[in-house]
Amino acid sequence: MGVFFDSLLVFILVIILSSATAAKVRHLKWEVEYMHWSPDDQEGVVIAINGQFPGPTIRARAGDTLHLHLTNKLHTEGVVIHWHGIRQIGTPWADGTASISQCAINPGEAFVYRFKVDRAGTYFYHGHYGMQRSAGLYGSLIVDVGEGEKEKFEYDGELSILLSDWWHKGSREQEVDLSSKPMRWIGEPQTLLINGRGQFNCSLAAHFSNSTAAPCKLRGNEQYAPYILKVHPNKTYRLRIASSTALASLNLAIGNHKMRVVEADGNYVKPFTADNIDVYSGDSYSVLFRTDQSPSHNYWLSATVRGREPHTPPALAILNYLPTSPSHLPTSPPPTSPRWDDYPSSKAFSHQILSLPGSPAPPKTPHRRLILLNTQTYINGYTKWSINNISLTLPTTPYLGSIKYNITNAFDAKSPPDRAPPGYNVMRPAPNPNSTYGSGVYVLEFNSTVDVVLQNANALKDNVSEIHPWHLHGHDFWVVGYGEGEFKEGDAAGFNLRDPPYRNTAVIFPYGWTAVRFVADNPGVWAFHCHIEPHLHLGMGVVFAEGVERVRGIPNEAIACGLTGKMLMRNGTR
Ligand SMILES: [Cu+2]
Repeated sequence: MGVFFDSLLVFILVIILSSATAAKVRHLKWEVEYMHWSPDDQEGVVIAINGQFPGPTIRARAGDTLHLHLTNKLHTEGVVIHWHGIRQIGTPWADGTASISQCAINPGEAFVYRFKVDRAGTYFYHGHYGMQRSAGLYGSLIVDVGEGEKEKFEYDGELSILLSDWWHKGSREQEVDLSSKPMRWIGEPQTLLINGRGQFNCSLAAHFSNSTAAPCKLRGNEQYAPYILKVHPNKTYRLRIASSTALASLNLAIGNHKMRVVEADGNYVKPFTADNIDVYSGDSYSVLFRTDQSPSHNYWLSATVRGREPHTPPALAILNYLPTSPSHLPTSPPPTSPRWDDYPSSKAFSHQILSLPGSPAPPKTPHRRLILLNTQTYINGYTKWSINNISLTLPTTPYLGSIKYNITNAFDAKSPPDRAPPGYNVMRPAPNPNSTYGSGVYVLEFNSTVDVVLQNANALKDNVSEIHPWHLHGHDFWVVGYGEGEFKEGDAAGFNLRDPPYRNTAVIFPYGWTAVRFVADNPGVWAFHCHIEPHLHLGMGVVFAEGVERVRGIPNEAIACGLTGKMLMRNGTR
């Protein structure tokens, strides 16, 4: 009797607690499939989810668990999906990185991603296998604050945009071009997309520009008709922005409206006002803006290319003041953006991003400092990107499985070097630009504090150094410093340990360095890489492993390939 009542009590208590937090398991069923679509005014092929491009927006509350059953209907290639910005605490096998956290899901097979979205914020998801991001495999992932909790800023309404870039050449042909000898560079995208929509052969704002593009004749129901952001006058809106571009760095502005930046990569930042903001691939932001302009007009939202000489026209969306008709095109020209090579303004923007007081602060000293030299190199005549002279090649067995189960020969046993040999001149092309392939991992001591200095350098050509936005899986890091030229140990004395932004993506500027600090406290194997898809494809990344012995519950399906697949067969578990 007593036992019965005790368990009844526990049962009731569990019910009360779970309804108080109201965390839900959200079940989603996805089919990933190629589909004919016109992201701009030319038809191409996109990777769609449940017949949608971009994929469906996931909306959840902090603390919810997503249970996502994904079937690969691509027929001729594998697929994985990465949940960008979700740290996968306790579920490293759900991170969606082929060869790192799991085996690519074979054609016709299914996989269940089950993970907790533990923190409110603006995120997105995208393919992390081959060049599937370039093929359009992405969508928004928005996590609201938990029930009864409040954001640290107020707004009346919310809007959301996902930025991307689009090529008329298919992603698989692009992959072949990049892997050819000599490499055939993919070139600049034909079109920039806002929520999957852009215009290539016509211009929405033709009458404002001196370009030869014809004005678009749109009915509004075309797949490439501009995205309409509907607003009411005299309200404050939260605009969520994320960039899943394969290549382009972007600058975003809303004509006649100022923006107040309040969130970056799922973390609060010290609010500041900007006329335009830079958005690198892998970044996400929330900005607030006030609809304080004349309500009888509409306004442009534009995204332009940053950091590469643009051959791609701006992407335009329409800020539609209700009850004005959305077909009533803005009467003012699209907002002006800084010149593509105006790096001082890009740096000023990045330096302005600081954490909101009360945010987690970094440990004062690191246990280890890696200095990762980013170089463009050759291997047997193939063009590659290398880190400390090693171009990352992913193994056939996912690291998470091979490390957890101590399988030897699954990848290079030797770890890559913590720093490049001294004496490298980052301002000049390398005298010997040859490097080697490698699949070794950096093994980080569990719970240790790690600094990574990302050192940019001159590329293969004279006077060329590019922007690289680096993204870390499984963690956020503090962006503790930026500098010009070569990083010197003494530069660490100038790191910002007071209010550095806490993020998952940080940019390195041409010929500069960026320093990040994080705590290796999430058992798993994590990619850290340039978020420019062709750069990653050419080897621009590293792999961190930490506390893998603590990882529990890797589903067999995550590692049923390569040497771990053989292990499972031997054990009779598959
Ligand atoms: Cu890059």
